[in-house]
Amino acid sequence: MEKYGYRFSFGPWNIHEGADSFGPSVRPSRDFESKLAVFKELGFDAVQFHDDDAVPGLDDLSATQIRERAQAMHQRLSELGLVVEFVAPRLWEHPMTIDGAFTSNDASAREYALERAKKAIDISHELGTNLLVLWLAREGTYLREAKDAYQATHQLLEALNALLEYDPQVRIAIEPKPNEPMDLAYIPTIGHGVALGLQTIDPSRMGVLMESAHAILAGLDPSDEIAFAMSFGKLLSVHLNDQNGLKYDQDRAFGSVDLRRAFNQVRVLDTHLYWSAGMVGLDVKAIRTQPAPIAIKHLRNSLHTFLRLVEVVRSIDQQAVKALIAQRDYEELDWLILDSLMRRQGSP
Ligand code: 3MF
Ligand code: MG
Repeated sequence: MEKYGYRFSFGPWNIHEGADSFGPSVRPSRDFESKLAVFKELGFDAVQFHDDDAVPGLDDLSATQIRERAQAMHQRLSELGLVVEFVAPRLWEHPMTIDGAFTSNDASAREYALERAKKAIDISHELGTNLLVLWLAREGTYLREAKDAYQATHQLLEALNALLEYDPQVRIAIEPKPNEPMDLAYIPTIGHGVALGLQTIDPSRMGVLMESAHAILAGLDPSDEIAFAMSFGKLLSVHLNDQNGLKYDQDRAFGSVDLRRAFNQVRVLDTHLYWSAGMVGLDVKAIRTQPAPIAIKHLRNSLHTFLRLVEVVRSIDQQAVKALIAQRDYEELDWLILDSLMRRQGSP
């Protein structure tokens, strides 16, 4: 499989049991070792981790125990030729974060969140990466009057500064999402994420992770969100997937809802040489109907769709595009793109 210089990653949660808000699991859990086999089988290069995927039960472990378990994980990955792209503290499941993590109204909960994020940084060291991803899942409100958004913005900034100070090497990518689980999140878009990073004590170590479905839920175009971040050198990672309109977060396979929207994400990434610095991360879920043995095809499809779209992007006659833009013949340009998307490309 020609990968055109791209490296691919996903998190173990992309292979999941199919539970949703209205029904229980429909597939048995796979143990971590068998998930690792899927990375190899499908041609992925790197693993994205929640802190407790790497070190289960870390809240009850000592710093030494955490370090040793992370080292063992790193060793296992090295044996398989896999690297780690990032670690993300899971700040949304613990009882201490019910009312928010860094923006909780309870000072002891804010303290817990900061300590937990520091542990995630310690784990990232052992796993050989300096990238920390912060999906600020519960930083927002169900009830607007319950929190002060002005103060919350400063609380987020203080937390980021504390983490940048804790480790002079760490780079932090904020993963914005406008809603779910909260009604209204404080950092809903890439613009908010970039702006917050610029206010910290070290903007050079701050950036964002753009997730397609999150941008769509915010009513924005993922390719423009990518371009905005890339134009300032702020795109540290991506979660490519797809989303059918403004409803619950779907994490559909990349390009499975809107192929042209996927094409445009690949177009921006490829044109601006994303492959030379970043990894193509996927955040996709198999639909609930899929039985366990085949509930990995969403990953295969997403990776192959990405590579096929790289071929489409690179096959487009840029001189013809320029000429059509100069003539302002945008309908012809529209056809050129549609025609390119409908042509049969060689399969990777
Ligand atoms: C939620 C998400 C998360 C984050 C992950 C890493 C389950 O909508 O997208 O995936 O990407 O926790 O930050
Ligand atoms: Mg995500």
